[in-house]
Amino acid sequence: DYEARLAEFEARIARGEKIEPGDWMPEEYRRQLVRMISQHAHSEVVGMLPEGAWITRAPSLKRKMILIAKVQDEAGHGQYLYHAAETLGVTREEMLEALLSGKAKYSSIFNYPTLTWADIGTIGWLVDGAAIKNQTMLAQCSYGPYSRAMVRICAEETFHHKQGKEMVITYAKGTPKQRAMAQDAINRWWWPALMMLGPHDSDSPNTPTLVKWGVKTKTNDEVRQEFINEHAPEILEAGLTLPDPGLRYDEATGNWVHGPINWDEFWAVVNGNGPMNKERLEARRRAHAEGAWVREALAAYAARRQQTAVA
Ligand code: FAQ
Repeated sequence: DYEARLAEFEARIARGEKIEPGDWMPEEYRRQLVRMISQHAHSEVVGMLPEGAWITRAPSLKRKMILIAKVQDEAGHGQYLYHAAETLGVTREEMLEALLSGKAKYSSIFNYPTLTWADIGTIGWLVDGAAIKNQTMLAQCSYGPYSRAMVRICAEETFHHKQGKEMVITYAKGTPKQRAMAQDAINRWWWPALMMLGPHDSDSPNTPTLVKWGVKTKTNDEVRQEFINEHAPEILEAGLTLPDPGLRYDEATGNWVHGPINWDEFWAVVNGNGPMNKERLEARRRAHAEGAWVREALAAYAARRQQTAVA
């Protein structure tokens, strides 16, 4: 019966076993994973847009090649994650329909504009930096396909993080104009990077369930603290400042304490009213419409091959 199955499911998680696609799982576990993995996949795909906008304007061949590789990696991460979600019984068409109709969420961070080239380095350093902290945690998650996807994705994002950090530090030590450009980018991306790790634990309705079933092994605030503890001292060491007058190192706990986060801004962005929400969705809808002929051609090709196989 249900109670016995649930007890066995929870015992498996407690033993550190992975739950695999054909295994029994509570409906709520399945629903939570579909929600999270599909939102994550959408984030990777929409996340190509802010950086993709700068490929034609990269300042050198080396930086252009790095950026092309990074954006291509993000497309791959999206594919990986849609596949992981499909193992839970949801179809790619359903997920895409939810994204394109505006029903599905994707990360708040990709609704901010990339105004200068330094934003590209800053996304690598801060946004990939935050994503890695969150995803290293998710690599431990109880659902096998998601945890394995995270291992591969984190390896690639570590490269994204390094190139971003190298770029921003280079500009921070460059001409006054380069330093000002790097500082301006850090000023604009710091708070959105903190917000992207999710609301405070007290306002995070999904965390208790996800922690109970080993999907999340840390809370939003714990991951945010790890992110700040690594990045705040490194940014200061590069000779840049952070736009938080309340930021200070606390000797007693060994943590960097931050000032209040503007959660009104966060919820406005999550609810579709951020600076770039409309542009991002329009770009995805346009890409989907323009790709219709490819999907039709693939379907026709598959049907033809099936016919020849039968004949
Ligand atoms: N944006 O109860 P919680 C990347 C929603 S990948 C929008 O705390 P949860 C790679 C949340 O969905 C970045 N919505 O939720 C890259 C929920 O609403 P719902 C994406 C957000 O799930 C780098 C409600 O608020 N990563 O960056 C956000 O326990 C560079 C209540 O929140 C992932 O998706 C947000 N930031 O914790 C690509 C990782 N935060 O669904 C290109 C997987 C919360 O109940 C360039 N996801 N909400 O209607 C997770 O780890 C979790 O879902 C959290 C949120 C931690 C994001």
